[in-house]
Amino acid sequence: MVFFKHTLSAICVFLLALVVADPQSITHNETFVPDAVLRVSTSNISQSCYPSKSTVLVNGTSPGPELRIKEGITYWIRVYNDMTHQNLTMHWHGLTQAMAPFADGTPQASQWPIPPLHFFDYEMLVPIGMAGTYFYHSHVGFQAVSATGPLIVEEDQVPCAYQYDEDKTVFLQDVFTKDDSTIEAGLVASPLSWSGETDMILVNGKGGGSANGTVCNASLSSINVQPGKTYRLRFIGATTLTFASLAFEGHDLEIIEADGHYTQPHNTSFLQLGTGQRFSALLHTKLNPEKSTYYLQLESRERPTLTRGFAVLNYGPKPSTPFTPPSQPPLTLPNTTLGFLDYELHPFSAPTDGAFPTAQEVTRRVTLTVHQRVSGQTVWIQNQYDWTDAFPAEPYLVSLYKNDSIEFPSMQRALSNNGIDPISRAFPAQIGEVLEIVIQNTGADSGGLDVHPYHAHGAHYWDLGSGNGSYDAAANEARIAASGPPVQRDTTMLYRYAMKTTNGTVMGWRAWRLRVSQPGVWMVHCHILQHMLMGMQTLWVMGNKTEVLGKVGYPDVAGYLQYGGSVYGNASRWPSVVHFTDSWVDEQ
Ligand SMILES: *[C@@H]1O[C@H](CO)[C@@H](O)[C@H](O)[C@H]1NC(C)=O
Ligand SMILES: *[C@@H]1O[C@H](CO)[C@@H](O)[C@H](O)[C@H]1NC(C)=O
Ligand SMILES: *[C@@H]1O[C@H](CO)[C@@H](O)[C@H](O)[C@H]1NC(C)=O
Ligand SMILES: *[C@@H]1O[C@H](CO)[C@@H](O)[C@H](O)[C@H]1NC(C)=O
Ligand SMILES: *[C@@H]1O[C@H](CO)[C@@H](O)[C@H](O)[C@H]1NC(C)=O
Ligand SMILES: *[C@@H]1O[C@H](CO)[C@@H](O)[C@H](O)[C@H]1NC(C)=O
Ligand SMILES: *[C@@H]1O[C@H](CO)[C@@H](O)[C@H](O)[C@H]1NC(C)=O
Ligand SMILES: *[C@@H]1O[C@H](CO)[C@@H](O)[C@H](O)[C@H]1NC(C)=O
Ligand SMILES: *[C@@H]1O[C@H](CO)[C@@H](O)[C@H](O)[C@H]1NC(C)=O
Ligand SMILES: *[C@@H]1O[C@H](CO)[C@@H](O)[C@H](O)[C@H]1NC(C)=O
Ligand SMILES: *[C@@H]1O[C@H](CO)[C@@H](O)[C@H](O)[C@H]1NC(C)=O
Ligand SMILES: *[C@@H]1O[C@H](CO)[C@@H](O)[C@H](O)[C@H]1NC(C)=O
Ligand SMILES: [Cu+2]
Repeated sequence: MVFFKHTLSAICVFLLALVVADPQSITHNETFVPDAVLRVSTSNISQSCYPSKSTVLVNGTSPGPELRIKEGITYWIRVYNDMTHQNLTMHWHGLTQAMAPFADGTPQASQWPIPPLHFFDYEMLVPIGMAGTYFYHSHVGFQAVSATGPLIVEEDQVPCAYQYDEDKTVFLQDVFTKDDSTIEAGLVASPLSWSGETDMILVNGKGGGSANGTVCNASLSSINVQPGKTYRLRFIGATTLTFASLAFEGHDLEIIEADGHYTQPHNTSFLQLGTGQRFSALLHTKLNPEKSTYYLQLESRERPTLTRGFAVLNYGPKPSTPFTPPSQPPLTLPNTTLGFLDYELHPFSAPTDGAFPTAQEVTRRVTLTVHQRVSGQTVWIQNQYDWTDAFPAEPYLVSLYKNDSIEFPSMQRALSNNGIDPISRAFPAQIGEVLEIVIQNTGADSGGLDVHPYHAHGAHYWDLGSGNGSYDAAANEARIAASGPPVQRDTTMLYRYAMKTTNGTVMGWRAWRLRVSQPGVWMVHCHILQHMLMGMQTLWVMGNKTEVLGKVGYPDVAGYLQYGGSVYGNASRWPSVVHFTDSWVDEQ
């Protein structure tokens, strides 16, 4: 669904802000009209070649409807949990959400989940300059495998950096034969019972091809184009596991955006898209196509079996019968994955002075040493700690407000423990610090290595690149100086540089740099859902107690502090919520 508000609303927000200095709870009764509504339910459906099973859907489909919003304007999106036996949240993947602390959709960090048969009004305001390609997904259990959909942020006043005739979304998802509850139970079982490999890669909800050599002859999505035009294709990596390599027959791509930031144009014959990543690329269609259909071929990388899917770039009329996969794959996609686009993508506009912090400005480096531990239950740990759905007992931000089960993270304790406070299990950071976060791959207990798309909530990071071994700050700075400024991202890959090494051997890093400016409680985690459920998540508390909790006084947030509290509406009660962006706009 597309919905637009007039620029006037932005002005209204500003005027209102002058009046409402101290936001109070506002009841969203029948006079309140949300900007969009999403209804989440379960249904037995069949995807691709696979038998029907219980699946979490948004507005009855997977992916759910596309949302289009504009930067610089406050939106309220009402999310109904129509399920009778499952909790729900909605996360707005890539949006920073710094101005609406309870609206990030993380059940372990920012909010209690929406109870069955309740709804929650999510507030969002995308800062000017962050128009781009995003998506939404549940952050509960394995629901995001299907409970997800595109979220496109458009420019309000400034023109788009690039010109094109039309934009189209290419939304990638995985299908598994097992249902969500079986997968979840298996991942926390001792010993581990794996989810199985991806049975098919879907494009816009459809897909066929082959999985581990078994043919799946299901109908394909069609991307309909006309000759001699320029299309902006918005690729969204909403897979749960698949690190996809993909290319079109006979057409190159010109990358123009990565994770919500315009880049200088970069031509490529193929793309790699990890879980959680997004790219926009211009596709220039042929003036005189030799045939009416060309395949888009997608393959999983860095997994023990190969899953191959297809979609169709269609110049012709809408076919009378659906397109099906080719009998032979038309393309040979590159097998290597290492360092894709690192040091090659640059911001569309050179960063303004001071925006990209220099190496000299870095005040602290935190290394996240990731490791797979097998001792009964198989878990992924970072600096010796895992973070599974079983921890913490209540959302972290709620605990900080209530000052009950979790102590505010201590910087002093963290500084002597590799950046993590062992008591509160958080990574604290101070406003004004310039952090380097280095994610360091190591051999598992078994010696195995894996690939991880690391995703950050709360802010986008300057992506400093990746390499084998361990991070060498001076060498990397020289490389950046020679190649030009990096882009800001919210999800980038930690690679593996061998299939196997020995237990604990340090092999492969990724580095980010950030000037800490927005107080809040933010997750940083691997975006592979299986790995998340196996503990591969961290929590960061940016800012001190006053900065994190002081924005709104305690009485106003009381409704957020209990499961099913007054901020959650249901059939007999309207929700009472704080309008956070009013005070946020006021402060700017
Ligand atoms: C989702 O469905 C509801 C009704 O069930 C509808 O009101 C709403 O507009 C739909 N949302 C979108 C984004 O299309
Ligand atoms: C509905 O909410 C508005 C705004 O909070 C308020 O002004 C109005 O009185 C409420 N209406 C009812 C019927 O409660
Ligand atoms: C969905 O399928 C399960 C078995 O897989 C079955 O128990 C259940 O009744 C089905 N639900 C509906 C609404 O058909
Ligand atoms: C929903 O969340 C609440 C609060 O965390 C928890 O007590 C409850 O067990 C959850 N329900 C389900 C079905 O997971
Ligand atoms: C893939 O296929 C091979 C050969 O048929 C089989 O041995 C293997 O178990 C399959 N792997 C998976 C994960 O299904
Ligand atoms: C990318 O390819 C297009 C043709 O498809 C060409 O016009 C353009 O100049 C190329 N851009 C760069 C940066 O090489
Ligand atoms: C591609 O790389 C994988 C390791 O990630 C390896 O197992 C496989 O044999 C390679 N395939 C080819 C065709 O080189
Ligand atoms: C897939 O099925 C269609 C009919 O639905 C058939 O025409 C086509 O030959 C099949 N393709 C393969 C690779 O089996
Ligand atoms: C929070 O709790 C600790 C002890 O658990 C207490 O020392 C401290 O004063 C409390 N802070 C506030 C603001 O209530
Ligand atoms: C791997 O190394 C860690 C740290 O030295 C050690 O605690 C663990 O027992 C080792 N695992 C195995 C399987 O040897
Ligand atoms: C990474 O470094 C290790 C140790 O030096 C080496 O064994 C491995 O081959 C390297 N991998 C790549 C892809 O260069
Ligand atoms: C938090 O930092 C601000 C500004 O840096 C300072 O004014 C305030 O006293 C600090 N609060 C606490 C609890 O340390
Ligand atoms: Cu991972």
